[in-house]
Amino acid sequence: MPLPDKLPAYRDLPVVEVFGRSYRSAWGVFGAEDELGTWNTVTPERARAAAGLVRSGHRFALDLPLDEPDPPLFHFRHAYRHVIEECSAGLNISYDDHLDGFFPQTSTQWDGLRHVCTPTHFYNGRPQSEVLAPGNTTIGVQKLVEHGLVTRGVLLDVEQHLSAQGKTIAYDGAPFEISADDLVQTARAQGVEIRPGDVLLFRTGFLSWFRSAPRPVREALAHNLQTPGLEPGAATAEYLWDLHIAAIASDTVAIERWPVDPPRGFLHFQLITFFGMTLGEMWWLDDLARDCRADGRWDFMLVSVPLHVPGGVGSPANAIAIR
Ligand code: UVW
Repeated sequence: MPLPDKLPAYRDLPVVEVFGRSYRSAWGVFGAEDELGTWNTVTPERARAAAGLVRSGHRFALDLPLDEPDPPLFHFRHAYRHVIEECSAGLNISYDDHLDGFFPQTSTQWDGLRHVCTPTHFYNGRPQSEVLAPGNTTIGVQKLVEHGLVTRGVLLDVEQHLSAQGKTIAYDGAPFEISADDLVQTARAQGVEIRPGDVLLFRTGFLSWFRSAPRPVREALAHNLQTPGLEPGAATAEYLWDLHIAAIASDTVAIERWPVDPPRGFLHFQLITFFGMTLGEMWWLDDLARDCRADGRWDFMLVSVPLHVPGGVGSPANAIAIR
């Protein structure tokens, strides 16, 4: 399905209700059979243009080591056990390994389009009964792999911008909310433009705080998860949709503030289920931010290769920024 010439504005998307809250639906915008959502905005031209952003050749791995965060931050996602086994035969002395109890969404990850649904439907109106049927792979992460996640990335260092204004992001305690206006102002201060087809990354400093916090602090947070993230609601949704970005990613746990504040809605519904936008969570952005700060250039080529799991719900990001 070729990208429509002009994507509708947020205000022109139909309103839908879930659990008494209103959301805007982009179902059908990329075609009735679409399984890629906003990744459709990455055209061959945009992928090629992203390669033109490479100048210094500096590369930045955006994934944490796979055994972090330590401890894992949701009680239903566990740390794997790394097992190394000898598989020698005759002259062949060799070892293999496997990850026992591996949860693809425990560490730096993409929430794919199977991650969140309404009580009845996933993205683009796919009934739960269809998507969850044994052997069904609709809207799985394999679709992202087949599409090829190569595009322009833009980093907004929200923590740097707010701290320059004397504001401090709280990493535990009451969840700190980042508004659409914070993103707009950060982009303006950095002098960077966000374009259709980009992956928008925003840095809060949460992961660097978490990684250097003493173990009892990390354990307490894992038991009572309260983390910074985007403000829920229509203003955030409108801003993100109208950018026509391919995806959003950050160094927070859930992109949006956690825990969710139910009366104000669940941004995951809006972004994943109704826009078809994958969410990158727990991305390691500090090294990249340092390099961007050094030369004042905040865009780069971004490449991510999720695990090729048919029907996968989420995946390690396996992401790299090349500058
Ligand atoms: C949940 O929605 C529970 O997790 P995530 O932060 O991965 O989206």
